[in-house]
Amino acid sequence: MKELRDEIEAIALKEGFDRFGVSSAIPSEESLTFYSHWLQEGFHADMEYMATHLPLKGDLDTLLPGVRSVLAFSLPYFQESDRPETEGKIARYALGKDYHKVIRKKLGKVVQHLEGRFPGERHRICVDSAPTLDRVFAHQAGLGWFGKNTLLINSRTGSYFFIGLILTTLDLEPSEPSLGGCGTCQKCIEACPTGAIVLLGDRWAVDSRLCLSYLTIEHRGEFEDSVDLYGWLYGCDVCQEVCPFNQPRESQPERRPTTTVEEFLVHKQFPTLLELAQLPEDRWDELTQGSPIRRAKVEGLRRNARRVARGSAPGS
Ligand code: B12
Ligand code: SF4
Ligand code: SF4
Repeated sequence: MKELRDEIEAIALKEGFDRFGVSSAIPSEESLTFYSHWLQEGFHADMEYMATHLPLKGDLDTLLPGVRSVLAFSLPYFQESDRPETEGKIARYALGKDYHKVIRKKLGKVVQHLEGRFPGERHRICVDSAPTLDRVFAHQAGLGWFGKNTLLINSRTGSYFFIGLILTTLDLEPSEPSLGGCGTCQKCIEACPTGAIVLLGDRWAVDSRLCLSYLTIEHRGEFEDSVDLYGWLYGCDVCQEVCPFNQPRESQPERRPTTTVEEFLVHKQFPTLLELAQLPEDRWDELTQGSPIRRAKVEGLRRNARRVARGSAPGS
């Protein structure tokens, strides 16, 4: 087992991941109960697939029959943005190439290795879009703990990382789950511009209906007149920016490491807000090829640009 772990780790580190761990294929009961509570409150807004996925979330067998273990990997994506804030802020995860494709390709190398070593076993890569509880498995695999902003935080490196999973029929010894917590800090709750981080029972949760990340990426159609995007054109990083675990200091220089993944570092310059507000479809198509920003569709991007340009004055 130690040998296999070392082999996987060597491939993962070479591909830019900074950690990997192993979880059993069963998510904790608490996480499933919390998830259905979150749905009951309507916190998923119009993301109907979140409700449809409920029965699948607890049963990975529907995704890979015979699944025994989950390998979880974290890929850092932090980088400074050189876009002037007055032209609309873009969340850091969306500056480079689409992480779904990037991670899938990288984890493909691990799967290739496993296939060579264990003929007859099966593996499936899941990146964000599959009906898996990515953070729950990553927590169980020891990659980080749940912050009040709901992000998975690693005490050493912070929260600016993606999670990629490989489901496998291999029965591997699980890692120790991560320990850690926010203590008395409430910085993200106080800083969230829309008050989207709220208590649900005894845990903090994000009400997507209020979250700027949801509104700018997932919401379809026009905004209510009262919606203020607080300068965010696509996604939102406020609850990560203020988090102490993302602030490097002399004693903790490894916090918030800048990504070394080339595909994230090479990115297109997005035009000004005024141009984006009336972006022709062919220009949008060319601009968003291979970018996660494509998800908002051309209407969504134009809408966001119009709303950021309007500022916080309803009706103007
Ligand atoms: C839906 C979704 C969103 C929604 C809802 C966000 C949310 N907080 O739920 C919206 C569109 C708002 C969103 C925004 C963002 N997202 Co998002 N999103 C997802 C997605 C697809 C599902 C998340 C989910 O299941 N939410 C449901 C709620 C109930 O989950 P939760 O609040 O985390 O609660 C869990 C824990 O509390 C735990 N739990 C409950 N009880 C107990 C008890 C114990 C003892 C323990 C240990 C645990 C536990 O279980 C719960 C259920 O999973 C995942 C990918 C995936 N397939 O998992 C990515 C994912 C969470 N997003 C991600 C990212 C990067 C973002 C953004 C940073 C993007 C941006 N810059 O704009 C923001 C962050 C906003 C925020 N503060 O969450 C990453 C997060 C990586 C990380 N380090 O945590 C993920 C994991 C994608 C990935 N594979 O990398 N996202
Ligand atoms: S992403 Fe922005 S709007 Fe959403 S919870 Fe975090 S700070 Fe609030
Ligand atoms: S800002 Fe503070 S409360 Fe919020 S996630 Fe970070 S440590 Fe936890």
